[in-house]
Amino acid sequence: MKLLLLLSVLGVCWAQYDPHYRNGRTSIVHLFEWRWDDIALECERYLAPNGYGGVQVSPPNENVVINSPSRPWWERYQPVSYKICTRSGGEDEFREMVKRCNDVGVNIYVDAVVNHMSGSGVSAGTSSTCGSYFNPGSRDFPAVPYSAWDFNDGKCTSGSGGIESYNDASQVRDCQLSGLLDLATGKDYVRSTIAAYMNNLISMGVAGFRIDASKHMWPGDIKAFLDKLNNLNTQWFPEGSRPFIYQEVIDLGGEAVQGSEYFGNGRITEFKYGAKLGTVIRKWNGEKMSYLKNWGEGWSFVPTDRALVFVDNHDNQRGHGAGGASILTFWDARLYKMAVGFMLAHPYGATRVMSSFSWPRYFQNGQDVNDWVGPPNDNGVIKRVTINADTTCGNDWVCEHRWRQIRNMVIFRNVVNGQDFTNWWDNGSNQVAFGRGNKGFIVFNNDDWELSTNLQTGLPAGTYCDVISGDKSDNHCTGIEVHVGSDGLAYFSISNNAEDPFIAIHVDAKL
Ligand code: AAO
Repeated sequence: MKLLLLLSVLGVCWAQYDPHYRNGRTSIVHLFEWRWDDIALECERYLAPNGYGGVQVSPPNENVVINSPSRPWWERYQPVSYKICTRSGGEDEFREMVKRCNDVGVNIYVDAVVNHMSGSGVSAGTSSTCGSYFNPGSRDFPAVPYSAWDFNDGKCTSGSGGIESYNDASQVRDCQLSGLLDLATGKDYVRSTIAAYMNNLISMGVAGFRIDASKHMWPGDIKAFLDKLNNLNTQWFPEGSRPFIYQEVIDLGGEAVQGSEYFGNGRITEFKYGAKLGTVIRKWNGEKMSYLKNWGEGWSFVPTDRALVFVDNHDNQRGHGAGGASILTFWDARLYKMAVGFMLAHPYGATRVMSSFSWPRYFQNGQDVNDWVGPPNDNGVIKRVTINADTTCGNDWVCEHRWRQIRNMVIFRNVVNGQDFTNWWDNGSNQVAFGRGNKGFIVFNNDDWELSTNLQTGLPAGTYCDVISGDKSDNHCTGIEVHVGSDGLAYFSISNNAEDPFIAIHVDAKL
């Protein structure tokens, strides 16, 4: 009774750290640039049946239409108004998506771009996704409305008006991030306008927000507009639920702004996670998987209940943002699956899976000259996500979240939820294994030789299906079988040439 009371009190005050997952689910998938009607279908036909907890959607508010280059993905990070009106769909489609996803227990999290409006150099006019007029030169966004008073031009102290040094916290917050008009989030009018936009989305049923470019706002300013937010819609969420908040703060160390400054508002994106995991799995800089024994806070990451983690995101999978060359993506599929598998098996952080579109990647002098290329489209209209007979996606949608290895590890994470990190084993090199209490166990071989050993799994005796090489289907395994003895020991053999050199078993895939 006392424990319950304590938990409910903590639940109420910590609610912005809680993704509010339903049905024991534990992961978010970022359906980058998907149309709202396709997301609604995906919630019903795939995400709910396979245990995904929520979707991060691309920014839903009206943005600049950029024609040179032709409709880059990043035009959506240049707001024109807070009308729900983008290439992904209009307000009706958005509402319908939120309802249909909520009805099958899948949450929607919105990417909220509220630090800035369009680029300062964009021409005045109506080249916007809903046709609203705007004039960046005179700071006029009548469809919101915002005018010159609502921007930080007077507050920025750099000579150019842009961020010149990341060692100066005031510049980072008060000056323009790559020429984007910086909103005066210190002003109550701006705070109230942002909150009204977010409250509109909350009323439709969204469960939370990624706050874009949070590093470029003062933590107190973010708190001020978050404090104006309503509780989640009680049609789908318990009374008193606060919106889940994760702030995009890139803190790899060595800059003036630190992620910890934002803990009061919600979680933060832990960018060290993907940068380090990529380095380890690639075996760069002498890193080995055996060093992952104390992964998490032991690697000087933020506390687990403040972290939103991911192997790659929409920026660093194409060289934007931060993390550098070590970041693993679908382009390095074999290593990528291991990294995502490790992330989903490990208890640290709230996990987000990336789901991408493919683009004609082309490197010149180490830079991808096509890093701007937008989603698959016909004359600018985003193409539908078609589904192939083998359940993969067509039309250049990569759908990593449908790869068997990744989908099954999302299920693994649900099955082992709440279990301790147990039975760590390593060979001092790149063969490692660990369990999650008596619910699941995973073994990796990232060495250049075979793994062949008996390991303590902590699992009940029986025959388990490896969920990486196959599935459990009609009480047999379509892939590798693992036999756990009454002492919890099992024999594992993983060739270094295996298509996927790792094995994962859990109690829901036991024969
Ligand atoms: C576009 C054009 C620009 C043009 C602008 C305005 O590309 O040329 O000036 O329009 O007309 C996205 C695109 C941008 C695009 C923008 C608007 O990525 O290319 O600009 O839409 O259309 C910083 C921010 C971080 C931001 C990231 C991209 O801190 O918030 O840059 N991410 C979000 C979104 C992103 C979006 C925006 C914000 C804007 O996810 O998609 O931009 O809404 C350092 C800093 C980081 C900083 C990076 C990059 O990182 O620490 O805070 O991220 O620099 O500037 C090592 C260091 C690492 C360092 C990194 C790079 O890894 O350890 O700390 O090197 O130097």
